[in-house]
Amino acid sequence: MKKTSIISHLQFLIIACCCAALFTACESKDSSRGSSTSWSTEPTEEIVGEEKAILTDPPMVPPAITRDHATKVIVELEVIEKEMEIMDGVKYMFWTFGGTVPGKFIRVREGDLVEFHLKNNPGSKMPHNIDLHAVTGQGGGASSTFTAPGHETVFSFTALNKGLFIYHCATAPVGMHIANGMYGMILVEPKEGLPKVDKEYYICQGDFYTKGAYGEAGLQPFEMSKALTETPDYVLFNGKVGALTGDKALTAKTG
Ligand SMILES: [Cu+2]
Repeated sequence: MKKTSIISHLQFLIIACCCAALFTACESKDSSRGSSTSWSTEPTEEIVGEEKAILTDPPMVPPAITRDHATKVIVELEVIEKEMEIMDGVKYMFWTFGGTVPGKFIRVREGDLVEFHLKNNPGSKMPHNIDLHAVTGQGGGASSTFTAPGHETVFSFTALNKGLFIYHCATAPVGMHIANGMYGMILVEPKEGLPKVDKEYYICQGDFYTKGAYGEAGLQPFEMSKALTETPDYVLFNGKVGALTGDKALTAKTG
């Protein structure tokens, strides 16, 4: 059957998210959580065994979970500040979870006990943390994961709620860290699993605010005044102009 980028197959799932409103939304959400210290580490079912999470770069997602029981899942994610092209000929100093924008995709099962390791690369200039909206309590892990360059923090949580959740850096100024690329997704699969599909992809929209106008060549610094007025120069899927077009187009069988 001919391959096409047209998303027409019924058994075709796109895991998509929209970060456009995240810049302001996250700050208000964080404050609403307060400083709860109730941790959701009590297992809701028996934890059997242990495994290391497979993390993937966008637009790919880790394989579906076939386990019929909860386990201990070890997630190791490293913050890396790195210069990449935001458009051919235009560079930007991205702050990333795992070296990509959006950050690496995390997949666990409802009921899993997740041991989360956040590293901050020694080459980083800033401290960072992580707020996973799949976590119940303590800023989604933010207050336990404030990590200086060259260091590592660890915290654990039980994945109580199934669903597809955003994660992001929650270090002040939060909006700046998010605008520099610090967001990604974690999927908590329901215990009974998800319906079988042919393909799954990971797409995340992000807004970028640069000193120069859209397309201006060279290394473009972050421009706070544009971020504060929410007037982005770039509104992108997966962190670069053309990230999902041409030979990078997502493909599926027609149906
Ligand atoms: Cu950060």
